[in-house]
Amino acid sequence: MNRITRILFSLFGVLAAWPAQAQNYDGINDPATGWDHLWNEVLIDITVIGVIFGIAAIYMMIRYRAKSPEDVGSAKPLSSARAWGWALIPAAIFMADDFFLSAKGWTLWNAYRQVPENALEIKATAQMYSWEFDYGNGVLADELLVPVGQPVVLRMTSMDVLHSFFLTEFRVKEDVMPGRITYLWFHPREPLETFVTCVEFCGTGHSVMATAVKVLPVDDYTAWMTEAKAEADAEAVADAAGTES
Ligand SMILES: [Cu+2]
Repeated sequence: MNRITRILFSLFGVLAAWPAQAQNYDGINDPATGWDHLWNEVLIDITVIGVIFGIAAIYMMIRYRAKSPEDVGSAKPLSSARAWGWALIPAAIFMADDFFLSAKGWTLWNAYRQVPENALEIKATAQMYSWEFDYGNGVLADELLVPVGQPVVLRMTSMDVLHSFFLTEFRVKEDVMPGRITYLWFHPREPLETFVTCVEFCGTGHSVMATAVKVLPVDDYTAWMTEAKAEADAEAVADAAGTES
């Protein structure tokens, strides 16, 4: 093994050992930080590979350039074993790195597809150009409010065209389609205000679908929910009275 091959192997060895796994927080197997690791790893790997190939290309361009129009190449032809070796060994090294990254991606994907058992379930409906969140107890909201510390699963569908729910803060994204129910989950661990945006071009108002997402301390969430529920109940009573008369 020559020096360059040894350096390459140890470099990829270090990168491969860098964890890109779902992290366990309060017993929840959350892939969010793993996605960040994997993304950084991809960036580093393609930079390393790009620099190696760039340096090799520049070196050969200068070292083997024609010095006069009459120059004739003087390199000895490679034996076919060496030619195959030069083609396949570097390709195998870089492919091995690709497979490592894919395997880590699949591991994270598996965690992402497994909804934690205690998740708070909310239905999300997309339409041109807004989101509606149905808490299943009569409470409907046009912003997504959730309590700190509990995983949230969204069961999503669309009233009209294709949309896509992208919650960058929690590294989750999923298409939303009429006639189908798709899902995603995330684990809010501290109070924050962020937003969800639609990332499937759905019409002229696509860009106004950005909607607030608020992670509230549990007490604030309970207070909001109690009030929203009381309002929803009062409305239901008023509706029923209206229908009867
Ligand atoms: Cu949309």
